[in-house]
Amino acid sequence: MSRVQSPRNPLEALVSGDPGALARAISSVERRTAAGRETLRAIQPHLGRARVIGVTGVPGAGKSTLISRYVGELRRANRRVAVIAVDPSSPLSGGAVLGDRIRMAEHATDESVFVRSLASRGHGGGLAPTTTHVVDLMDAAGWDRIVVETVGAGQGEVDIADASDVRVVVCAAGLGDDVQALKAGILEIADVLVVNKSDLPGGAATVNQLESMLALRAPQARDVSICKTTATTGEGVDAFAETIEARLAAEDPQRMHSPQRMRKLLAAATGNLLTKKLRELDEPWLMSICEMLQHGELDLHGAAQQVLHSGRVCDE
Ligand SMILES: Nc1nc2c(ncn2[C@@H]2O[C@H](COP(=O)(O)OP(=O)(O)OP(=O)(O)O)[C@@H](O)[C@H]2O)c(=O)[nH]1
Ligand SMILES: [Mg+2]
Repeated sequence: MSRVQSPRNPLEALVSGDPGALARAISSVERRTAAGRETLRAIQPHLGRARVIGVTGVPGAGKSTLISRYVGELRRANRRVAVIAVDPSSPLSGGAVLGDRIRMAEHATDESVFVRSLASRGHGGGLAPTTTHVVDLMDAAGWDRIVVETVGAGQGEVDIADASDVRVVVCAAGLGDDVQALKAGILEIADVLVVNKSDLPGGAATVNQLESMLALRAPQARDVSICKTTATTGEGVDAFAETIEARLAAEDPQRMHSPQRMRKLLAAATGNLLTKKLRELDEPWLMSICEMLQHGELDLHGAAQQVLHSGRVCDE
């Protein structure tokens, strides 16, 4: 996408793909300003092109290193790539934002790569509260692959499952007993399991362990792909990228996007408790509100009000 010389207004600059306009829009959304909220309303008709790849896994598994390599693969395929690192610091890797910047440094001069760190502090989940909004801004600005890195921890895993088109769980070779820990929840959300650091001893054994664990699941369980990578050298990352593209291609975009929009609406309207209740409501009615949202006839707040005051939520 070419850069616009003199955009007339910030929204125009944003949807024309100007990285500076995107950075400013993200900041105003993070600060929860009225302008930020207005931007989120105005971009609704521009949403739906981007695909979101959620990458989670224990601290130090090599998520950022893998993502940096993966970004290289996506760039070779001419994709515009945005990366969101949520709270990218961990006691194990001493990670921190600086470390992630260094790992992404090879893309620093590439205008088609946009990297942003978000803090999740003060919030129970692994995802920062504004993450889905930031994803929307990147989508509207024409970044067509958005990679979200989180440290898999409790509630955050559920968040990322909701916000992503493909869910990747990274673990390190030679997990040993940690494989058992993976059982608790993470396999339920993974589309792609990555055994990284396969240059270290135990790579093949870890893959075997994961494969037999997957084989024990019920026949109707989610189909999970396993990839083996060495992120530091890039080995296996091309196959990993292909696996994700195949997953994305297998999804029906229409089927994907409406439920995603609905989930956002539900979350904004009600918080976790009421969200559970709303899921039992009739879908056509919710979909009609989602459509108004999509066409910019309602903003998220207005749509949430409509849901809450419909009499359908508190009628039991
Ligand atoms: N031997 C080996 N080391 C790796 C590999 N991938 C990553 N590392 C190293 O593992 C450490 C952690 O890598 P990161 O990419 O920061 O891991 P992360 O999962 O993003 O860590 P947090 O964001 O802090 O949770 C770094 O020192 C990397 O160089 C690999 O394939 N093999
Ligand atoms: Mg990281």
